[in-house]
Amino acid sequence: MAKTFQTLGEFIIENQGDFQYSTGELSRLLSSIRLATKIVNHQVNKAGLVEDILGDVGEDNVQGEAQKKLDVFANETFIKALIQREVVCGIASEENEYFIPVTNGSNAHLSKYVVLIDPLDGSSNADVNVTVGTIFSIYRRVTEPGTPVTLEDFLQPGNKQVAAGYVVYGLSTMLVYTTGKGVNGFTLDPNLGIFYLSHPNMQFPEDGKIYSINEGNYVHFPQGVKDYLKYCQKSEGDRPYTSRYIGSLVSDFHRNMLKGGIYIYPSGTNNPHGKLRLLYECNPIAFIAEQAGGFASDGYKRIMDINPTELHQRVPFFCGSKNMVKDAEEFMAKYPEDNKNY
Ligand code: AHM
Ligand code: MG
Repeated sequence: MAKTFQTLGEFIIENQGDFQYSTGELSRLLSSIRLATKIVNHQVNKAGLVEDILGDVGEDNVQGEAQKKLDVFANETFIKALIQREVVCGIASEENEYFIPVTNGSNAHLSKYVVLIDPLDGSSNADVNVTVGTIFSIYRRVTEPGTPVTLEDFLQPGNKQVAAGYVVYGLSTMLVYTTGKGVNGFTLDPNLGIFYLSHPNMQFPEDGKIYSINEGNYVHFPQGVKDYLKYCQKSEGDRPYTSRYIGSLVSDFHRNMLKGGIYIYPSGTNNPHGKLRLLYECNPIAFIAEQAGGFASDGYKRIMDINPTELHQRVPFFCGSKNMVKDAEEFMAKYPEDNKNY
């Protein structure tokens, strides 16, 4: 039962008992993410005021994209908070080519958790004062605590996630997360610097009327996606659906979870594997979607059952209201050969 003015800190502690034999390690980890979020939020809120936080730093990240200064700041902030508080044994970030092992002096850290993070998603929106986000995913390491963390600890399917969440830096800043027991959303009171439980037990409507996709890429889409879009646009029953696309996954997903809708970033002739990263974007968002009663697919199968082969792997992403994703999958199933191409 949600209490009035329940803070995120209280909520984390009170729900620690969901995990048998809990030592409080996950709670400390979530608290470190909460702290880093507040620091990043403070900086995001000054975008436009402070000269040197907008624009490019002049370097490309591992994806070959221009790194924004806010990206770099957010990346450093999350990594520092996690390392200094000694709550993880390794971190992988969308902004870093390799994972970062966390050591305690010269020894491998005893913590059993690894974090994968997209520190500032949709950052090209920051220059124009449009919502950006942070996405994180937490796994238990598969190798022995106390030994050096390995790539294997990070390359786990989404169905092994212990927790996942996102932060949306919008009109207000919200942190939404799951530990596999439903989804809860917390809104930051900017004056007090405290997250309060504002959206307990979030639920994805089973059906929706919003579709979110970058239609500028239409000519490149697989035929199944083109057909599904025509279906969304057809005047029949509760259609046509409404098109809404911010170009910031966290915001598009957040809106669709509240109102009912589907987000699609498919493969395309210009993007053979789609754009979004399985480990930093798709898996955590998929975990939240499923925990709220929605679904996430690559067009053919469940996102969270994909066995990752690389840290920065990309996959097509169809995520949202369960019935909408199922409808989209039916259109995709008519062209099984497209499945082989990505
Ligand atoms: P980023 O991690 O480099 O910011 O890219 C991910 C973002 C998503 O937030 C968003 O949904 C998508 O890229 C938009 O891509 P596009 O501009 O191709 O529509
Ligand atoms: Mg991203």
